[in-house]
Amino acid sequence: MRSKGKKLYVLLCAGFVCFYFYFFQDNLKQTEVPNTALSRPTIIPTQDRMFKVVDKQGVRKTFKDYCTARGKFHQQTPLIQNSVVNNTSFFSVIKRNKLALESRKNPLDFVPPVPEKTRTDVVPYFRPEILDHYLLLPNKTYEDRIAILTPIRNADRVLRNYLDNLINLDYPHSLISVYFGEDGSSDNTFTTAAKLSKELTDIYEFRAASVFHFNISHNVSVQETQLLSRHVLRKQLERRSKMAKSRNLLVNMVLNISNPDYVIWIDADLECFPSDLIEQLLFARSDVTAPPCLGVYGGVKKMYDRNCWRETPASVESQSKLPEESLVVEGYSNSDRIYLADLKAEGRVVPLDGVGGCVLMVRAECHRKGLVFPEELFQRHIETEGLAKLAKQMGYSVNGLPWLEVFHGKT
Ligand SMILES: Nc1nc2c(ncn2[C@@H]2O[C@H](COP(=O)(O)OP(=O)(O)O)[C@@H](O)[C@H]2O)c(=O)[nH]1
Ligand SMILES: [Mg+2]
Repeated sequence: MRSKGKKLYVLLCAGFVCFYFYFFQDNLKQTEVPNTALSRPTIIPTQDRMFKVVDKQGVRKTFKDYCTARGKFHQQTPLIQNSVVNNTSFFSVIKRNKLALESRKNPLDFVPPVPEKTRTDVVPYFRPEILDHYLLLPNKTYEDRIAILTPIRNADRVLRNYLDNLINLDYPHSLISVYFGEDGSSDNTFTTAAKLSKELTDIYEFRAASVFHFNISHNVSVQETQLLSRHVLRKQLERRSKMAKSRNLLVNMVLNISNPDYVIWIDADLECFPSDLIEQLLFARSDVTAPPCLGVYGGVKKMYDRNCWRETPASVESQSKLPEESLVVEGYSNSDRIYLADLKAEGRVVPLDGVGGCVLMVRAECHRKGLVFPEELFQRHIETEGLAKLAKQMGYSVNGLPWLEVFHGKT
């Protein structure tokens, strides 16, 4: 009896060991990236700030400094186009999650394959050589005129940080105009934005900067815009329709008074974005371009904006069963789609079907020819996701840059 129990115990242990090795071994390894031996600093997640970095001399820097240091490397390397789709069974999701969590201490030296659909929102850290490989920029002179457009509502408390990020941009300030579109605020958003606009032109030599006020009636209260409850599903049609209206008013106004080649939409409440943001976006040579927007929670990088996605056969199939007049908003239940941050194994520029507005570049010509943010349903979508659907319908290219990460502030 006793020896039977022992045998059973040994068998169970052996089973567990086999199980562990079968499911948790590092067999996600698919896309090797050559070591380009460049000197990108190591990122160390911390609890207090977004995260800190240690450069080769061991100097601690804030993430912003790190962002600023980026883009100084001007060596062109070939891209790896290698999409490997694996299944998204329960165990492969656990494995993927585990790998991403562990990458905080051991940044990955390989690129996990693209999953069949996105099942986990944890985003891995990568070794500097890999980031360099996918983010190097050509050494060239830029001439494109850029208009940065930012809708703001009760954004007073985040505007100073936003200004700091704008000042950090490497792109020639003389080619950048900045326009804010404010409505529905109950704080000093308008006055602060006006003051900062003046700073941008007078001190930091931006081409132009100003703020417009629009009269838009709001059903979602200003208090609610600052709470997580703004994301409640039943409020999304109203909330995002008003956002679309604000964006459309702003871009119409700007195209009348200035003549940009590209407009770049940036939300004011981003914590930080890299200093080579504009050069990276231009690299895509696409009509509509977006990077993934992430957040860092206790050192763990997670997807924040779930609006940059690609349809899959399963997501198309499930939507085809919905009534025409239903609104599809991403991020509220399993949609069977693949999010941009999960498309890294495909390379530097990847096709998308939906985009978010945290950072979004649109060729100005597309807006001039009628590309808008749908204020009502367009193919069951609205606002930025609706814009992507409309852009594709109009024959424009819609792409994402999975390696270019921007970070949302704490909500
Ligand atoms: N003009 C305008 N801006 C808005 C409105 N709601 C939000 N914003 C701004 O739009 C950007 C994104 O809004 P936010 O609520 O942070 O969106 P979320 O991050 O997707 O929850 C921020 O710069 C906000 O200040 C609005 O109703 N009108
Ligand atoms: Mg936000």
